[in-house]
Amino acid sequence: MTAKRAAALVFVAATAVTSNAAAVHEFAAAIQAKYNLSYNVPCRLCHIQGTTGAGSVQTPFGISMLAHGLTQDRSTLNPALDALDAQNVDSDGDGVTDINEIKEDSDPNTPLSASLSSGAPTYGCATAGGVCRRGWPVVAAAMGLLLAFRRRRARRAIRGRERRGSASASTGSRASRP
Ligand SMILES: [Ca+2]
Repeated sequence: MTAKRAAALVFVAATAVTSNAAAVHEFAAAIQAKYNLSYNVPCRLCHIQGTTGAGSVQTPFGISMLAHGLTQDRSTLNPALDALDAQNVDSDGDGVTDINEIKEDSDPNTPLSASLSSGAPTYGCATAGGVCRRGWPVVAAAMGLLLAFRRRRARRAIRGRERRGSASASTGSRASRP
């Protein structure tokens, strides 16, 4: 892999993560607008630990949304929400439907009393607050890979110079033998 190709890979990964995060913010804002909510819908409503990215829609509510037709296509959001509402889906089994919990600023992912807008998630191991993490761990990992690749290339270049140096030295010593 050339340095140019590695840099292109990092750029593509970062672009994908950024566009995914933008899409997620659009979904969260759409939910807020649909129910005229006074709070910002956090990414952790659907994304495990509030970290967006492929395969991160794993909360009970997120899984219910996927089961009712939600995809990355924005046009599937309202039909999925309407389906949950019509079927009185209660993802955490606490007796209050998901949609009513969202309307009441209650987390539909836990039967415990937790605010969706400000409460810490009671699942997963980290809090995301009301901010999407935008998959920065992925970008950081990609940057780390690029740096590791550059270091490896630099080490190879040094080893190559050393080999060439020792080869010419041994050729020189052979040539000097009688
Ligand atoms: Ca519930």
